Amino acid sequence: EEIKNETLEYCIENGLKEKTKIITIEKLKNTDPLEIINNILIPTLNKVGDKYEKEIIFLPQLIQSAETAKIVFKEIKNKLPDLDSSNKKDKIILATVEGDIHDIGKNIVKVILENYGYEIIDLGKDVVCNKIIDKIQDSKAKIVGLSALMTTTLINMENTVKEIRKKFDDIKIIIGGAVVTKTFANSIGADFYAKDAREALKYLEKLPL
Ligand code: B1M
Repeated sequence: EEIKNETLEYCIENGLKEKTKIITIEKLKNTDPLEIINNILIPTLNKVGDKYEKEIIFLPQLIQSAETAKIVFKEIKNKLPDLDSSNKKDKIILATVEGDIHDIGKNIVKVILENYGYEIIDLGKDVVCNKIIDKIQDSKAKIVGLSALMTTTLINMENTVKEIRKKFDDIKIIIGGAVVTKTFANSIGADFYAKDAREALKYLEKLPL
């Protein structure tokens, strides 16, 4: 049986929302927000995902953990400094592809990029391809970021990239999410595979736009 020591990991895993909020606020006083995301939030969600896959826990617990993870994230967002809006960089459209409702990763990418001055147009999750096409048209954004977390939605990511390529010839497409790989990105003609938010940022900072 698991020893009940109430670390942030334990609280996220077990859906203890109030405690999660308190511990996160406390931790943020002396820990870098990105460190909390990379060293606690993501590994814990991976662990929970593994337990779900092995049927040690079930969907309601998975949902509770995800909702608790969002509380951590909300506190982190509150803590990040407001950016200087005079220094706006490029517009980036972000979306989780059709059929996929996982958006924690996309939201992390969003907050990090916003923090570095990018203007994010967040279309949300389960976003059909046409909505993305329309948004490219009316926003004149030159960068699109797509997220997919399931093997079953990779096909929608591929179709979205293909449709964008058919209609526009000057769009940079970044893709990411747990099931995405560099090989997959190359095979569908995306410009860049980002393992995490930091990699997406590194790529963007090098673009000559
Ligand atoms: Co679900 N889920 N889930 N889930 N879930 C997975 C993805 C799964 C791997 C779990 C498992 O079985 N091990 C599995 C998919 C299996 C597969 O296809 N291989 C799965 C499943 C099956 C499902 C359901 C079908 C379950 C069901 O209903 N029976 C269902 C899906 C419904 C649907 O989408 N149509 C479902 C539902 C859910 C919840 C709602 C409970 C919840 C999501 C809540 C939410 O997002 N609002 C949830 C969660 C939390 C997970 C796991 C546990 C964690 C995902 C996560 O948030 N990770 C996940 C298991 C896992 O991934 N280990 C799992 C943390 C997040 C920060 O990481 O999103 O990878 P990630 O983002 C990273 C990088 O990938 C990258 O940067 C981020 C920061 O480092 N990145 C980008 C991501 N997008 C990027 C875009 C970029 C650049 C980088 O540029 C644009």
